[in-house]
Amino acid sequence: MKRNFVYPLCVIGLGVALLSGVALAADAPTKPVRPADPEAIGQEIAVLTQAPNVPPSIKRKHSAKIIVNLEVKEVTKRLADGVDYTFWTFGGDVPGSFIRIRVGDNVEFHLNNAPDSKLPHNIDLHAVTGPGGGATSSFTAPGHSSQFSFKALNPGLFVYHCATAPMGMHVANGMYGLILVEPEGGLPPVDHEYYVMQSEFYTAGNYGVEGLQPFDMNRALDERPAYVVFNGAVGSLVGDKALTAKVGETVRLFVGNGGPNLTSSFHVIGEIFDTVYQEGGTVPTQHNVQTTLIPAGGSAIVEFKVDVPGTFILVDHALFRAFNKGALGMLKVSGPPDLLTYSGKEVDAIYLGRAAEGGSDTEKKVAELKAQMAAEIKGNPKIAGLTKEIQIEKGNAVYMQTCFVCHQPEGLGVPGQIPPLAKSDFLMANKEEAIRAVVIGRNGETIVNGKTFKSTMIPLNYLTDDQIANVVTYVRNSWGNSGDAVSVTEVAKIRAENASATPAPGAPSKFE
Ligand code: HEC
Ligand SMILES: [Cu+2]
Repeated sequence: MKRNFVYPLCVIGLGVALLSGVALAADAPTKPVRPADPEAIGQEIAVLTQAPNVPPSIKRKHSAKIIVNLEVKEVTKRLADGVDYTFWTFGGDVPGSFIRIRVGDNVEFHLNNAPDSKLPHNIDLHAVTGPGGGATSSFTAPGHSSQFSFKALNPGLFVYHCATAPMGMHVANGMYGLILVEPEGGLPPVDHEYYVMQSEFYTAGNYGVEGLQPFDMNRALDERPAYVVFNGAVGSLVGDKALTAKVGETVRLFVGNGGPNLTSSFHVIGEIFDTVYQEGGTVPTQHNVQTTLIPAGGSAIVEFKVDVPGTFILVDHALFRAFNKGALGMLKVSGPPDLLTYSGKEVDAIYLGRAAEGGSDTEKKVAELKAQMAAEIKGNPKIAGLTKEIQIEKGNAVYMQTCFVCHQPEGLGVPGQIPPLAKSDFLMANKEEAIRAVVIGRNGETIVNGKTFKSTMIPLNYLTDDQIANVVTYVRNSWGNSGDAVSVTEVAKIRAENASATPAPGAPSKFE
């Protein structure tokens, strides 16, 4: 696709010229007449979605006339906590609305520039074969609407962006998005499709400096962004905005890079891309890929099956961008663990390192003595008993803050609703189940002392391993109950087995 880019050097001047041209042309019969497309059957209005959502796949077996209505809006909103930015957008959000069509479709494109915009804008769709990818026909002043049409000759995942001068600045302010031109027969079915687009922001203030931040041209020229983000803001795919899937499902990410300057080293921590359609083309170019390069103004399609539960972190593997500039998202996978594929932490043993090899006699001696002391304490029922007493005391405090509202201060529960803990055969028979109740919650059916309870206990996994060990020790040693103590290690093991109840290893917990 060869293009002749003709960009207005004087935006306002040309805008006025174009506008008056349009006004004159309104009654002149010189408008080019476009022949009807003999292939296109029927007419549809394109469904546009905001990231991370993707419009439904196309079931049509033929091409059609598709009407796209895209509105340019200049909006001020959050770039990071406490940081605002005036974004120039396609559709009100960054990245711009996802457009999904089929190869051969005949697209009637309407670019509408909101009346309260301050600037004219246009659109260059990389899916268009024609000068400027549509830019030369879509220069649109505030409060105006441009129309042009194109036939989608090539399938693939394409970037679109504003191409109004100064072009770098329009793109740096958020003017890009993705258009998917599905091949004949479509893409293979998957369980989830998501839209993720990376880009940079060149704010005057450094990362995290609060307030409304203006664009900084010098930073942009030096390619030194303060922010590198997915989907237009720090944290837009984090916490309750994370992408989701269940164990065993397949996920397809349509990943774009708006740039304007940096190339993305796109990676999902703890996943391997089963298939990559490199550079957004239609041929699966690789299988079993760890990190795929996405050029500025380019894209990639990645597909993978999720096999184990947990939080998987999406990053630009140029890591300071991920952990210091915002290029970090999350995919939360729920479901049962697959311990063969991933065990969780199995052993946390004392490692003496150099000391063990006699590198330092003193170090070695001290380590040995400490180990002896620990063994002594464990083996001495009196000291072990004392530590249990301490646990029970501490556990009482946790119980009176967390559990007593339901299980009642004397552990008697509520008949028919909340099972008793006092003299509960269930609790005493199975220490692990008791820990599990606190870490992952309980629902379904619980039989305590021959009575069936069918209610729900919510997970209380915000409690620390220490607190859980202490409170379960407390309930197993109160109101006539008597059992052995619960250790922090036992709690940690159950938490690890239920990885979805807890951040993935290495996940920065401040994002939870
Ligand atoms: C919001 C109410 C609620 C809170 C708070 C709560 N539980 Fe429960 N708990 C329940 C319900 C309801 C069940 C029964 C669930 C079912 O029917 O499957 C239950 C079941 C249990 C069981 C297994 C049944 C039994 O009686 O032996 C244990 C053990 C338990 N909870 C311990 C705790 C501990 C320890 C805490 C505090 C850390 C706690 N619960 C906090 C409501 C609660
Ligand atoms: Cu623009």
